[in-house]
Amino acid sequence: MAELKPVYDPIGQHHAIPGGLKQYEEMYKESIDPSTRDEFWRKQSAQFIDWIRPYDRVSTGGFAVGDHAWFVGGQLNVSACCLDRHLATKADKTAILWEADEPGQSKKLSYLEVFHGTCRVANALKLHGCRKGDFVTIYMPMMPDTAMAMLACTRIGCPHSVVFAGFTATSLKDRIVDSQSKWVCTADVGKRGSKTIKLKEITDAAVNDCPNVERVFVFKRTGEHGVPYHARDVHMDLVVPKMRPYCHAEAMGSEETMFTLYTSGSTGKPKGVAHSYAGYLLFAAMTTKYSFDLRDDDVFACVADVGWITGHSYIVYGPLCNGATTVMFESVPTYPDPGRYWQMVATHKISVFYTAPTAIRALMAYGDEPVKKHDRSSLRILGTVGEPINPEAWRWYFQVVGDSKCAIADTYWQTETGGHVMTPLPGVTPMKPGSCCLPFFGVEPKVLDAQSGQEVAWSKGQRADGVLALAKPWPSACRTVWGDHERYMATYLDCYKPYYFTGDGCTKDEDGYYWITGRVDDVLNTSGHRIGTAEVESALVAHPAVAQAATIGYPHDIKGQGICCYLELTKGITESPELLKELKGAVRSAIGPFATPDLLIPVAGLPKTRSGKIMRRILRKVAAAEEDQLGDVTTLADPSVVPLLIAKVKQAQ
Ligand code: 6R9
Repeated sequence: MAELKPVYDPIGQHHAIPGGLKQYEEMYKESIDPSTRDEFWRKQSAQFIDWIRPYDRVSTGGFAVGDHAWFVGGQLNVSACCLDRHLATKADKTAILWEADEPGQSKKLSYLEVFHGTCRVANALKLHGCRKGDFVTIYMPMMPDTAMAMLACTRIGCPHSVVFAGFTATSLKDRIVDSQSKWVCTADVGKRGSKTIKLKEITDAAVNDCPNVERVFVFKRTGEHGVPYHARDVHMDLVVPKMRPYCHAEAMGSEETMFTLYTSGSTGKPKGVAHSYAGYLLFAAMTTKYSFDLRDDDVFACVADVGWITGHSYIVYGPLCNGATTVMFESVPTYPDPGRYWQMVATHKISVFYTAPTAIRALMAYGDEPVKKHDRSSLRILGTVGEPINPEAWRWYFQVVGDSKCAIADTYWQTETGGHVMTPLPGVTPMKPGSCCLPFFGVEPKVLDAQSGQEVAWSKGQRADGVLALAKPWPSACRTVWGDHERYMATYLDCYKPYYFTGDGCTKDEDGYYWITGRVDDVLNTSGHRIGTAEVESALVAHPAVAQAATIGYPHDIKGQGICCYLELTKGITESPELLKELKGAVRSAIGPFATPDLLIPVAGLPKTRSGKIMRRILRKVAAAEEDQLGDVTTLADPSVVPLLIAKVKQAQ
């Protein structure tokens, strides 16, 4: 573990929490104490939400059966909270600052322009028959229209399901079918690092297998890709300008579904994690404000993709609900060169910059020069998210990127949590490199013993190791798995009753700081992407050459975790470089390029227990070159597979 001595924050006072750690502790207590919590959340919601109808109860229900609900009886409209309410004072302020793939092609849209654009898109959706309550799948690149499509959905009360534009046609189809979307938004193409991704073509391939889809709304990114249009397609570049720039904002119940986002778990197909309007919006907005000490003149750049939860909460809803200027970055950190982020920081005077450890590690490999040649004096806060950040990368981010003058916000959270559940607060929480520090308001972490489920005893000066659970619902705790509440209960709430189980390992250190040690389930985290081992394995065994596959994560310098697949080939098939290439391709085309295995290792036999269960623990240790720590192998049906395995892995690495 890294150093335990806190690094004190160099940026000075937090605007909203000027009383520092003492004030945080008071506010935190207020947010969870049963006698004060309702009042705490009442005050917070009044700051961020314009209620159309006031709520009757702050919160009801709980994790016992997953009926937790917030601001019950209230009505609001998310797009109105993000746009309309700023028009009186901020109509001309830049809402979305778009940094296109090619440097120098940025575009600014004011709050009034985003409001008008959102209303027009909403009216176009309605014109073609889309109605309140209908699901809309959004498969779009990083362009302002994508944010406006999301906001348009919330305006007319349609839950959206954004599918990351790196997914394949099959993955897109599965998600359209699962959410029963009749409406799909896409673009002609996407641009990333000078490459063109033919989104309309991929969407067509997906939608051809989805008879329920009535319309595909096609936004124009470049217009250069002349794909054939079908009767079901709507040319948004022709229709949108004809629409009225005002659209009624539907009054939506606090607890109605605002969106689903598909995420990988340890088993089965990705789940549609469902969030509801009021709780989600409040928490996204509050965390944006407090975790980044957001100020009115900030230029806020979260360089994630809107296809992931980070983009939902910290590109679109959190910043816009706060009336901030949010940057949408279309490109990749190394295009046209590894100074791209910092050149963008200099050009737009970005003050809050939020990225993932994998990007930091990849850029570190190019040295300090690409950073130092750009002016970064506008930076105040540097955020990270997606996986544990190793202290070395933390220090480089802090010292080189931030010139030791910026606060680092290591924000720990998940698709399911909607917003940050643990994070230091800039100017408030002394930072420790590699620790996500302390819980956010309303969040009660518990370190549990994985076997017994009992809380691990902790007191100051002691350490507690275990798995991380969260005791009570916070406003944006996900509400269900779309269409499968049983699966929701089984995945999150039945494991360590009556708590929510995160799936992560955790240490609480001597000072009460939390350190996330990574997933304890069969979920991989590679370059910040969550991938279920079962998804990779099912893509592999779908190939006739593969009899069985076992996938595990292993330590990888840049990606955090690399994907390693052990394969038992079908009898009569011999391994060859061509076959392995083909199998990699099979995973790429089943899930997406980001899921491409790093290592494919054909083995004579997988280590199995007598009951036939694959012992992944052994596979993990071997891939991590920790074969001296294999532990007990006597329960294996055939222990002789182990030395063969070790020899094979050494050869592959
Ligand atoms: C927001 C997001 C969630 C998983 C989570 C954990 C890992 C995210 C982290 C972190 C350590 C951090 N994770 N942030 N681990 N420190 N600051 O990434 O959502 O894609 O659902 O992934 O990512 O393992 O359980 P999601």
